[in-house]
Amino acid sequence: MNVENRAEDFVHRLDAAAKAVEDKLDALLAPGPLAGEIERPARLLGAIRYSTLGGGKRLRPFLVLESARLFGFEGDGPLRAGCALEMIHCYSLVHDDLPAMDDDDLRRGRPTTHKAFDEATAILAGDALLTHAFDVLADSATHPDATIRCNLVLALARAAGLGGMVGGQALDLGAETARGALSQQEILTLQAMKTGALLRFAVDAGAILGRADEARGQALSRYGAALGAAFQIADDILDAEGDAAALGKRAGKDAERGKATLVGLLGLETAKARRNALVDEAIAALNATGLGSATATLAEAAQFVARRNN
Ligand code: GRG
Repeated sequence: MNVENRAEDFVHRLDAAAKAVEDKLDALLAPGPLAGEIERPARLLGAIRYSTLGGGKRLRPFLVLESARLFGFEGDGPLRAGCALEMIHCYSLVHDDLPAMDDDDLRRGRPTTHKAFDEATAILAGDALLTHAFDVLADSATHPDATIRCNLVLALARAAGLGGMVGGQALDLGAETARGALSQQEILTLQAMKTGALLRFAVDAGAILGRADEARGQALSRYGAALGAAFQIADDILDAEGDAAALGKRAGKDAERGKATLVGLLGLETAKARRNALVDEAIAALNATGLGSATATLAEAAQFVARRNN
């Protein structure tokens, strides 16, 4: 396949995954209560569905599907794991947009959840999505082997919680009010936690589901970490350069709020060079899996992350 065909094939696969994720999320967030639940309140469910359905690139679930596929594991299990991860991602966006955090009015080209509903409902929608993600992973429909399900739950808890995304968000908020600027290492740590941890979990989940051997699992994890770092720099570059219409959210916020970013610290050109080097690093990690051309879609995903415009 030439470069153009590869990019086209990637977009086709991402679209197909996004459609499957949309349908599965729709089913997982249906009004009917599950065994053990009492009822699903209509307004809360409305806010959850508003913040979860009908938008987003679905990159994280796509990475779960593609990495599980590397190990011959396809179907409902990876789709459910991808949806669980997307629920965590959507909850983080809803909470991040709240007045107490980034205070944003626009997300995915629409009013943020607290604007479309109200703050308390947005907080609860995020809480319910966070909890429901673990329900989805723990359900035997995700994998028949309870040890695999337990490993998924543990890995997601570590990626999303205190020492992962939530911790990264806390460091980010702290940096806004800190007296001195953050060092490059501090920014890298913050970004690896806030954004990188969920992206890395995406490929770790595929390896867990597909029972990858340790060396391949570790190589894939290195790919996920490099991809996550490239993703965050690309996000910072988009914020500095991007246009709000394409982004579906306001641009230029980082500089305004004094956010700790590599673009702010190193300048745009150095940040772009670093982003490109991270894409190379991600692809080198894929090559280290020894899985050859089977990893071509994941290599394309790394390129996509760097060249995206939203
Ligand atoms: C509130 C606990 C808590 C955490 C928030 C993820 C996050 C942490 C905040 C979001 C702020 C932000 C814009 C971070 C940069 C990276 C990022 C997560 C961008 C949005 O992800 P995309 O581009 O979004 O994958 P879509 O809409 O395509 O799903």
